[in-house]
Amino acid sequence: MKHKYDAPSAEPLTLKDFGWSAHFQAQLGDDDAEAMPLRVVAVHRDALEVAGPGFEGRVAPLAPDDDGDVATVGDWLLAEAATQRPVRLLERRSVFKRKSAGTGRRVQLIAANVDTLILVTSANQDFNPARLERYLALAREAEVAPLVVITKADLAGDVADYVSAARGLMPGLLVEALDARGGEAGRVLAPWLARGQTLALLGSSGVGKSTLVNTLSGQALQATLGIREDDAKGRHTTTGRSLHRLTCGAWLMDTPGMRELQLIDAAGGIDEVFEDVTQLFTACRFSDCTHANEPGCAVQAALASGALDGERLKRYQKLLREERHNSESIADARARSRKFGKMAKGVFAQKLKQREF
Ligand SMILES: Nc1nc2c(ncn2[C@@H]2O[C@H](COP(=O)(O)OP(=O)(O)OP(=O)(O)O)[C@@H](O)[C@H]2O)c(=O)[nH]1
Ligand SMILES: [Mg+2]
Ligand SMILES: [Zn+2]
Repeated sequence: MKHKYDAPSAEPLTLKDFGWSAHFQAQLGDDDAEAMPLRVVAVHRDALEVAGPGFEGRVAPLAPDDDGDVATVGDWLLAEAATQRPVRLLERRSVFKRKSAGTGRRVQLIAANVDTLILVTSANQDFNPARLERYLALAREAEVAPLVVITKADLAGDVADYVSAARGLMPGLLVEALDARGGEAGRVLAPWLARGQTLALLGSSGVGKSTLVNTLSGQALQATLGIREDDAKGRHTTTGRSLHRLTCGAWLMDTPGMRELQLIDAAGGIDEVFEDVTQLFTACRFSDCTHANEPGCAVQAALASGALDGERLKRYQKLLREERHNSESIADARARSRKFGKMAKGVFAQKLKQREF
């Protein structure tokens, strides 16, 4: 049988081609000898779209595990070989999550088992240091290497300014500028697109994520649509997440443009992104320095000398405050739902008793 992901007349794909590694292999026990590993390439309301050596198609979703976790795009599942019925979700190598948009106190999984997070922004009004820093913290919290791709370089006269502004957002950050519609995108991104690698595209609507998928795959896989002229905002063309195999053998995930990225449990990631700031703290005279007006404060000294940008410091403090608030409210909600779960169990037990007597 021929599969979508097999190149014509090429060898059939192996697990490694789908992104399998020792991390997943180590989770297989003796009972799993017959099991079939499958990768989730899209999540639908009532089915998971999966692919692996020898099978691709839709399977029933897995029931949520004890933590309420469900499969997300990029996940690895073990399925019964004969029926392809998923039986177990494998522990992830990396996962991106955020607080659900709106007022809900829920966690939303964005993607799993990603090697490189491509933060896509455009050389226009979309470019926003505070937003990029959030995405970077998301990547570093998941221990995933980030890459900033600035699209629409062809439309901007001052693209070098965007590149240098982006480079300042995290020590050692890699940044590329390109025309997402053009053939050079493949050449520029080639170092990240090795066989079996998984990359996810995240960014606002209209920055060219789907355009990149199409350019890099050489096919019109994803719909794209022009942006609003007045404010450069996109029209939320892509509505679901999906993982695509490129002919070079890398996997590229397209995602819907994000309106908002509220971080949770990401304090470590934030500190890594702002390492230039947090490093200063160790040089303050007092270990409990608030960096406001104490003598011997290294932060105040760096601000005075111009070594530290006041705006970056403010963004760091704001992001940390916000992350703390989100994480606490999610933790509260979890505790409440556990308490409710216990109470419901208690009531249930009571009812059983009443019936018995
Ligand atoms: N000139 C130019 N146009 C681009 C570039 N990248 C994307 N576009 C155009 O920008 C528009 C939006 O691109 P999409 O690929 O649909 O954007 P998206 O990020 O997928 O947007 P959502 O699916 O809404 O999140 C389309 O008209 C693209 O042709 C680029 O590098 N240069
Ligand atoms: Mg899109
Ligand atoms: Zn200080």
